[in-house]
Amino acid sequence: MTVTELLGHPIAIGLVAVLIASAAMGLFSSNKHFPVEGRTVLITGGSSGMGKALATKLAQQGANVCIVARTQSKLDQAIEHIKSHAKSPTQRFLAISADCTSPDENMRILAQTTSWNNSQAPDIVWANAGSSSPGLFLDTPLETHRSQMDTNYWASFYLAHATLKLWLAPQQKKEVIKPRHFIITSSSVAFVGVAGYTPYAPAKAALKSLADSLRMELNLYNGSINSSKPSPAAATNIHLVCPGTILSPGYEAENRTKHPVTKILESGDPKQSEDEVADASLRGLQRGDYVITTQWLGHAMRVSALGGSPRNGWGIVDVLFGWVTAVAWLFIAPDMESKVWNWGKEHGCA
Ligand SMILES: NC(=O)c1ccc[n+]([C@@H]2O[C@H](COP(=O)([O-])OP(=O)(O)OC[C@H]3O[C@@H](n4cnc5c(N)ncnc54)[C@H](OP(=O)(O)O)[C@@H]3O)[C@@H](O)[C@H]2O)c1
Ligand SMILES: *[C@@H]1O[C@H](CO)[C@@H](O)[C@H](O)[C@H]1NC(C)=O
Ligand SMILES: *[C@@H]1O[C@H](CO)[C@@H](O)[C@H](O)[C@H]1NC(C)=O
Ligand SMILES: *[C@@H]1O[C@H](CO)[C@@H](O)[C@H](O)[C@H]1NC(C)=O
Ligand SMILES: CC(=O)N[C@H]1CO[C@H](CO)[C@@H](O)[C@@H]1O
Repeated sequence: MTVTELLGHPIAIGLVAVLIASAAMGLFSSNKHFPVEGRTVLITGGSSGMGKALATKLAQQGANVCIVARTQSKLDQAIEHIKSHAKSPTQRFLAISADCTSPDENMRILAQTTSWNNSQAPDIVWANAGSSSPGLFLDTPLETHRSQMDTNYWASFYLAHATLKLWLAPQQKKEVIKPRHFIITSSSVAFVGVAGYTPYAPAKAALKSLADSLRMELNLYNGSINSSKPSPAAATNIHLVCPGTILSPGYEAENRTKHPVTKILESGDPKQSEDEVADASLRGLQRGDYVITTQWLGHAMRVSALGGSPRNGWGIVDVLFGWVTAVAWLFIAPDMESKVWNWGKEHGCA
């Protein structure tokens, strides 16, 4: 039995509830939570995979878009593709080559985007760059463990720091600016530990912890907005997007070094195209969700690991669905453990 099959039975009821609730929310939601038309979006990792799909969809919806990645040739190709999907000829597009693992480079990216945007900070910033080098804990060189943390945790952390420093500075001039959004791409491995992901999963889990703490801290700045005290120009939101498997160039690359036991553990997981993940992420933002998962297994993993994280929507669906997954986990966890045990029994540890 695969994880998918096991999870399928006990959570069927919860799943139906979630589908009904999502449909109901979809019926009533206009896009008041995430309007992008005429606004400026900065997205790292925008030259490939999910980031490129997102940038393209944001262009279709009328946003000005700036993408960031290291490789110039990929940036050139991507920006042409993104441009060709613009809604109107007045939209503007920019590509910046930078290594997001450097704090100074994150400050430069933001300064460059702001000056390009007529000295106004971009309203939506998406820390999406990341890459996975899966492998067993002991087989993976220490440098790789460390560089995975740089790419997947520190790159997003530095961008959050540079962006919030800019956004949350007290402003003299009080203009009405729509709420700003800082978005981080994490992963569903932030919710459940999986053998073979020790280089990558801790960085993605750390991003969830960062977002949880930051989200609460932002209440201080949001609370100051309509007070007579110094305050930033606009309310600030934070979101954590946690996709599962995306059939992207990044996935093809990680598949080449992934341990066979990790492949067995993942074999039943749903796989999504870059476009499906981008659409699901944008729908979550439009609903005003905080932690956003992109398919049913991700939804189940999210509610099984809520801890103190804010619940989405009215909260009650997350709580009920969470109870169902708590029971399902009695079966799923031993199943996953035994798959790893059996691999060792069959192949030894060499
Ligand atoms: N693929 C999956 O199955 C999966 C699942 C869950 C979560 N995610 C996460 O989703 C995000 C997107 O993944 P993806 O697979 O769609 O993308 P991808 O095809 O692997 O593309 C990664 C993008 O990030 C850029 N990038 C990587 N390292 C960078 C650095 N140090 N500085 C600046 N840019 C950098 C790459 O360009 P350059 O190489 O030119 O810099 C590229 O534009 C990542 O955060 C990933 O961890 C992926
Ligand atoms: C501040 O007050 C204005 C006008 O009453 C309101 O529209 C806006 O939502 C308030 N902003 C915040 C962050 O409370
Ligand atoms: C910040 O304030 C806005 C407006 O009141 C609110 O919609 C938003 O949820 C707040 N963000 C956070 C992270 O609390
Ligand atoms: C991943 O690797 C396996 C072999 O281990 C192969 O069968 C599969 O097609 C690969 N998938 C992708 C998307 O590259
Ligand atoms: C010149 C330019 O692109 N200005 C944009 C800068 O960003 C703000 C907020 O996103 C937009 O309203 C401006 O149109």
